[in-house]
Amino acid sequence: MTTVNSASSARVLNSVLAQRIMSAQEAAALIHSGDQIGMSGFTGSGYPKAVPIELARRIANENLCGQKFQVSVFTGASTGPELDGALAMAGGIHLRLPYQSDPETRKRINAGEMEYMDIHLSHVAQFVDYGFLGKMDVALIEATAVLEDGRVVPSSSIGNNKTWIERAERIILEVNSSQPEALEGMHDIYYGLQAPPNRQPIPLVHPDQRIGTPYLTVPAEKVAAVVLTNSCDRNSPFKPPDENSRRIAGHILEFLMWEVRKGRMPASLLPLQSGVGNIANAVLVGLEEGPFEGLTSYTEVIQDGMIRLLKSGKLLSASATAFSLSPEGQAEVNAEMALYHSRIVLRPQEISNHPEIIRRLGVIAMNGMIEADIYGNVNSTHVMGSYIQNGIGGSGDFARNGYLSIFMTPSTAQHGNISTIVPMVSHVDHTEHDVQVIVTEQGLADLRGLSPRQRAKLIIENCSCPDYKSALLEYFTRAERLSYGKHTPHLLSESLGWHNRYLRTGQMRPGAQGDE
Ligand code: 0RQ
Repeated sequence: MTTVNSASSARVLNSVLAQRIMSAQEAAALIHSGDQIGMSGFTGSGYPKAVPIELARRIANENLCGQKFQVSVFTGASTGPELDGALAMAGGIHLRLPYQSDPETRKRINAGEMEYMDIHLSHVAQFVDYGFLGKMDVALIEATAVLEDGRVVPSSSIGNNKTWIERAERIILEVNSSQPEALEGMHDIYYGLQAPPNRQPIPLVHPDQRIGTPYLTVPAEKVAAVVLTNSCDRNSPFKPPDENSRRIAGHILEFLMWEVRKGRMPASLLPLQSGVGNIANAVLVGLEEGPFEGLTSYTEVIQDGMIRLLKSGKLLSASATAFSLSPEGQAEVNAEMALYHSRIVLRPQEISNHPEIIRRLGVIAMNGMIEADIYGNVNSTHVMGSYIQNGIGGSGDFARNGYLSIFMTPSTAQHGNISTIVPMVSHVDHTEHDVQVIVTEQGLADLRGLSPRQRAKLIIENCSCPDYKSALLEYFTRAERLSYGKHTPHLLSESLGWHNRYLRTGQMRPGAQGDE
């Protein structure tokens, strides 16, 4: 719910911008059909919550009158129902990038009604800076407050806000009084990135280092509207880890202890990146109970598990571009802001996900996947090769450049009807060259130093579900005998046919019907 109240207006201290305060409806009227809009928002935090709803209403009305009003929506990553959900429902999005996880948006994309460009999160800002994605018309940014001198205190995510503000012709700010004022000082906005050939090294050598300023610089002359809001982020409830997630986490923790014993990692490990979701959270819960001390994190998203690790003292600091907390996690951070303030840094995603820094710090990347093949190629995005679930997000930024790249999933999906270990992935996001470890609840396959055939044997043996092991082994043995080349043995008609079996028998997601 959006209310204009005195608590919100007290947060706009700059006299010029205070004069641009208007309703969400008036601000939405400043957006034109065909506009490319850079919006704030990352994993359901820090996204604008009032203007997108009003824009969706306007679009629905105009389209009822026979107009075709659509905009292109660029964000940091996923947002919430008031943004993606409302605009998708109104049929108002022409092109969406770079990541989404909204059910209505997913439905429209998979029905072929909406264009979607799934790109590495670290690429977005530089693609816009280089002019690869055309002109930015509007920046629509949620903020915590506007200071007297016009600088802006960012909200619970940073994402690509710096770039949207710099590149857009006009800026609309949503100042949200539900965001804690104590967020001020937690952010670190780096303004030193130049385009090639003038790019210099980024001076960040420790995960918790600050190299910029806590505030966004916003040119007042470009600000067309300031809207006051008071609505919460999409705080999804935290689910305690299930049995599979606990077993996957157990395998990973055992592996990390082995790496320490072998002298390949310090006892405090290396900075951790963890994706979002149940398994990632289970790994963090496992770390809380495990033997490691003095941990650090260089990641995208701070979720409940990270907060608990910080609170326990095992994690010294966390660097990310966004929070993604449950209501309880949010309450904990708000209540103990003093504890977390100096130990959390929120950065633009071009820095949180920057390949140069991830490689320098030696990040341990842990991400979920849809399926892996017996050679170690990974599909993170497409069910049955054609139905997009979410997007690649930051997984490629971290997997390609991390010290170690771990991909994890239960060994089956869809109530055990589908094996997540397959002969050949139906879509490739991470190639065999970027994947060092595959983990399921069955076990872990350490692929380092192995040839494709050695990898296949290990993945089938350690990671596949017993119900599918013999079929996979049988495929591999015949492929070794009959395939055209013996380096990466495949029987193409069969490897591609593997997924068709599920499609034929109806063991698949509803949205993918009629695919064959
Ligand atoms: O279907 O929704 O109908 O139940 O896919 O799968 O099991 O809920 O898995 O929430 O852990 O997400 C890869 C999508 C896993 C996620 C992915 C079906 C399954 C279910 C969702 P239902 P689960 P999770 C940091 C890094 C890419 C982005 C990334 C992801 C639905 O981890 O989006 O890593 N990763 N970002 O049943 C058929 C299979 C299937 C399958 C799963 N093999 N065949 N259906 N499903 N595997 C974060 C950011 O970058 C912001």
